[in-house]
Amino acid sequence: MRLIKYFLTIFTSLTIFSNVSLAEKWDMALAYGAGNFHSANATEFAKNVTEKSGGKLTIVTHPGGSLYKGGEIFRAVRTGQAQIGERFMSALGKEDPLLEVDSQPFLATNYGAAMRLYKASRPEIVKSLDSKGLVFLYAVPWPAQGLYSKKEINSVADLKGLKFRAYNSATIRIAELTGMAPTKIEAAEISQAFSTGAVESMITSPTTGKNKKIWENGVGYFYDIAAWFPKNMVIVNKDAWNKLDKATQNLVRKEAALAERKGWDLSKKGNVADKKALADAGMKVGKVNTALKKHFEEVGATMAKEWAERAGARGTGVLKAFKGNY
Ligand code: PCA
Repeated sequence: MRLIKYFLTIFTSLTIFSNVSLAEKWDMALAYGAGNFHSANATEFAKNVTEKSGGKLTIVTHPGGSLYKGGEIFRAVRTGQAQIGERFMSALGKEDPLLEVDSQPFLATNYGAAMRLYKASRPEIVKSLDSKGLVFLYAVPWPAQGLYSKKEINSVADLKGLKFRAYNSATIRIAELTGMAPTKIEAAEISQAFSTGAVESMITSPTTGKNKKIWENGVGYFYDIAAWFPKNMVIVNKDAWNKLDKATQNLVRKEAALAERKGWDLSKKGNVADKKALADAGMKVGKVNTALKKHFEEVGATMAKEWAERAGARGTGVLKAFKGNY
């Protein structure tokens, strides 16, 4: 009897042990709504990994900030509260100024340049995330960033004093150098901020404006500045990563590369379709005039210097690699 009990205990613990080591479950924190192309793409990635891993890894997605809000996701993944998550890279400049490189105005103004900048900056970014206990999987850009406003903008004077929704340090700096009054607000709070009058302008993609039905909040103008393509990245907690066997790690890498390719394609499509959606909804979609364009270029030049100082030798290295790729 004792012997049977003994073997039963060993057998049970072995089963439990092998279950723990063989079947992992990851919660994936996503800040943007389920209908957003980043979230849809991440959901497909999670589904593919789950289906192909033969029960070894299940990834459960939590879109719309339902597990952690945008501003909390980096820390949540870093501390292992969520095993995997997606975060807007350039909001993390305090972690590493290199994460802000894709939000420097006029550095990369089309998808080709954005991809080259991504490739030039990725090795350093991967290294720095690794030193924080994070595994970088993939990154996908938002469509080109443009200026939204409740009122028509024909000059820099029209921008002065406008209450401006910012999403990172770069957009805060643009507002400061333009004389606008910035407030940092996550995407989830945009509609409320405009409808209550807390803000009256912002710079973001046609996609975010469309997803928020921004025209319903009194925003009638979209100016296509197309000055940068900021990215979201998907990161994994390193301890969670190390629990996977090699084959599963390879599968996750393979599906991540695929999701990255699909994500860039979806972004390119949205860059055209979502601008059209804004116009179809009755918004005035156009370009800024020459004087305004010049103003934003000057702001960009000032910011480039400031960023170079912050980013130091690593930043110079990335810019060199980027320019060398031309
Ligand atoms: N949408 C996100 C980030 C960049 C974008 O296009 C936002 O507005 O917060």
